[in-house]
Amino acid sequence: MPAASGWREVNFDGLVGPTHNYAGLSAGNKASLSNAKAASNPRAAALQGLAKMKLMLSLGLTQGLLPPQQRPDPRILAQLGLPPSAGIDRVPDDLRSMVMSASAMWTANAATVSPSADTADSRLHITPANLLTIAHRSFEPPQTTAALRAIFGNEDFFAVHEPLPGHACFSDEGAANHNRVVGGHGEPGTHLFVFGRDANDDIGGRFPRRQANLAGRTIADSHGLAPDRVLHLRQSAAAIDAGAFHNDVVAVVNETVVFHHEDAFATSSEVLLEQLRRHVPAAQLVTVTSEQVPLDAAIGTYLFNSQLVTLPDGGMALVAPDNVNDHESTRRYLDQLSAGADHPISSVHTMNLRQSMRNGGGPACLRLRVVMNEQERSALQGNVLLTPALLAELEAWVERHYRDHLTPDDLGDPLLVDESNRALDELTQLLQLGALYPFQR
Ligand code: SUG
Repeated sequence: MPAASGWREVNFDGLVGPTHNYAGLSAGNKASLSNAKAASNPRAAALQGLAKMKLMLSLGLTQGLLPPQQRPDPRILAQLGLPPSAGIDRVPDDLRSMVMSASAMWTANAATVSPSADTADSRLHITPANLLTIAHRSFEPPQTTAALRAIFGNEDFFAVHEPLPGHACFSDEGAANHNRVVGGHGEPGTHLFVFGRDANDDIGGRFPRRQANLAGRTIADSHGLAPDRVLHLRQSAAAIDAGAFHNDVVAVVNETVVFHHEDAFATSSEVLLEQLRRHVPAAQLVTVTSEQVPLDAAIGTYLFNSQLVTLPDGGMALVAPDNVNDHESTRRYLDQLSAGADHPISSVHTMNLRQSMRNGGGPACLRLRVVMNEQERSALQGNVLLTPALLAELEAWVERHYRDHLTPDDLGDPLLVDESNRALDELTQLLQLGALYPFQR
């Protein structure tokens, strides 16, 4: 086989679903709790997500997308003893907000991905996250697995595993707690699995520790990663208890650069850097101290939930939520960041993602990073790599089908279910994904 070439990171963004709403379902996620029961605007949310994807295209990057999920999922209703004939208006309020959630949009939680450059069988490995800590998110894995198998179905190149078993000791939130440090995307990388809880730890301090150490260890082994290229780091309890329910709220990695808050990890910066440099000599930390940006401001604005991407000219861009402008310390930090010469971050872009942010989902939550070579990109199935033409079709599709106002009461409207299914049916044709959804089978 010729040597693989054309390595690139492809971000697969979750397309926001038609039932996007604010139900306050996520303990430990301050934005989710503080916006509970507010009215949402699914149309604006989906268009804001598409605008971010458009920015990525304009930066010369390759952008993919993952479809929203059918809500409610009839198999979940059946598990809850609710036959489809009962109708969404008959589902009790508390269950209804769970089964109608559009939370699959945060694809950083869809799966953990290991590029083929790092795996024993030279295939790209994907493990869908079981998301079992928070009830509404635990409904996502079956449809996530189906979507990933529809897109990454070519087993010569890709292995889509089963989610880990449904026990708390394997609780797994996917790529939001996983990073890869590497000289360049296509070189062998060092994997950072971050966990909140070890086997004998309690599930909660002040807030739930969603990621179990055993999850990362099991995934690293099943993907065939070289043991000396894997680090398992504990999240700092201070960060979780301040509201960093996933590590990607306080740290983001791109190639050699780890951009993080000093309170992100329980491991000290010196030890972390020493471990990373064993295999990636150019690894560098861009550490933000509490004095520069207090942890609360970092979590409140989602400074570190930015996307850090390598541009075609080799520089790096930080794509941040425009909430960073709401706080003096983050605004000041970013003003001086692009001026600094001691790291490759050469530009900062801010995006209005406030619809998603009110649920605690920033730019980095909305995307799943998949490093692929050219052959792998051509082996993808479906029309899921964004072009300007597809983007325009998707914008028109959102305008046609999405409501611009959704309250908790509206979630019980049977018409919303019909409208959503009609929209998804049309989407599978646009994305050429076949009969993906339960209602299509
Ligand atoms: O799991 N919010 C999501 C946000 C996920 C953000 N992802 C990353 N950090 N990678 C969660 O807490 C809120 C839903 C509601 O309250 O309606 C929610 O599910």
